[in-house]
Amino acid sequence: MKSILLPLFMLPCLADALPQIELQPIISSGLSAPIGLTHAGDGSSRLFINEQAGRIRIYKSDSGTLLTEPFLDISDRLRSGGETGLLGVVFHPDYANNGYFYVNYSAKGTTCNANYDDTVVSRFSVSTSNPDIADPNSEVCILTVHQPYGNHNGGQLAFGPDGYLYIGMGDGGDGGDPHNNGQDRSTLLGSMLRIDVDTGSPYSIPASNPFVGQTGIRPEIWAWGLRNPWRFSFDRQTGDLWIGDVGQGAWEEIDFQAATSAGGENYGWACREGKHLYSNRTGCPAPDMVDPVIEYPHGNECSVTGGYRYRGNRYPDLKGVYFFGDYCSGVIWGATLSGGNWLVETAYNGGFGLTTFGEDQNGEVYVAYGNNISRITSFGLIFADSFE
Ligand SMILES: [Ca+2]
Ligand SMILES: [Ca+2]
Repeated sequence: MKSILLPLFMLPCLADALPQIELQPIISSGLSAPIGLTHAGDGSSRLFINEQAGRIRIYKSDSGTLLTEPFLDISDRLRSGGETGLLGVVFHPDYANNGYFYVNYSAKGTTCNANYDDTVVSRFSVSTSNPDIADPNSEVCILTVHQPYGNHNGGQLAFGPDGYLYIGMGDGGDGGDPHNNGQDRSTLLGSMLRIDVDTGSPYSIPASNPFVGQTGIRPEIWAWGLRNPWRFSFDRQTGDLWIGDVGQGAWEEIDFQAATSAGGENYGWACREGKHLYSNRTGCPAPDMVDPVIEYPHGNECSVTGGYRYRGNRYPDLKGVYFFGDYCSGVIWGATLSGGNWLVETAYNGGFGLTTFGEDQNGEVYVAYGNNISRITSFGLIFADSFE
């Protein structure tokens, strides 16, 4: 590994160094291109894994069983491949009572007034007869965003501690943001969106969104200047927002937004890539751009995968560590706060194709490499699944 802004490596004393981790294999067969993992927040032990081609699969942690029949299969209405597919799944905070969950997919052009390649965010419902089966005919269209190119679709969905739905949108694609979508707030591309799916039809704009009432700016925008936020998460303890934003050709970055933020941050793309000047185009440099808290250069690495701050109970020595990784090198890093800076250390030298991290209901963190799902554990402390 090349050295990349890993200050702890340079310190003579590693007393506070990141604890060693080990990956415990959880699912080693039966999945096809898993690119997301979440839970329903309903007290069950189930993990919900979205496969790129359009299926949501259920893994029952208590019995160690991957169900053969998908929870949902919408491969009929989406396109898949490259950076397209079923990109995100999230369950409503009150899923146990209302049975709602939300998906983000690349349209084939047959649903939700979408054209081919467009981003569709829609709601589905669990079936009334079987908690492990959703109703494929229950789709309610929430938001359709035109996509000029097949890449940079973002795709993550998450409910914030405020109960609003956050949607990570990439800059639309191609390379170098040719339409300047990252710095153009009249488009939803290149932004983090925040909408209220509990009021309005199909949604409403939270009154506290930062650009409400401003001419020429879409009120859904919570933060902007993003290139391709491939996985973001809320710290379940603090409510802070962590965004992995994929770089162009030189720098990968992690953006941080404190829970106390009122929104409106400009994360810089395509004026800046990481902390570095990318473009002198009109409007650059924009005032008050927010630099990432972590960046690393390309080399063996090429594409960041944002992760989670560990808040589980199984591994007390991992508490508070922010885990993230790189798709190309497969390396997992852990970031810890020290003296006001996020210090990054290599936690695991993995294989190729680190597509996503995920979190279960208890705050345990998982990672997908290729078709395999593993749990992040403290070194030498692997528990059986029946631990739950
Ligand atoms: Ca796109
Ligand atoms: Ca940036």
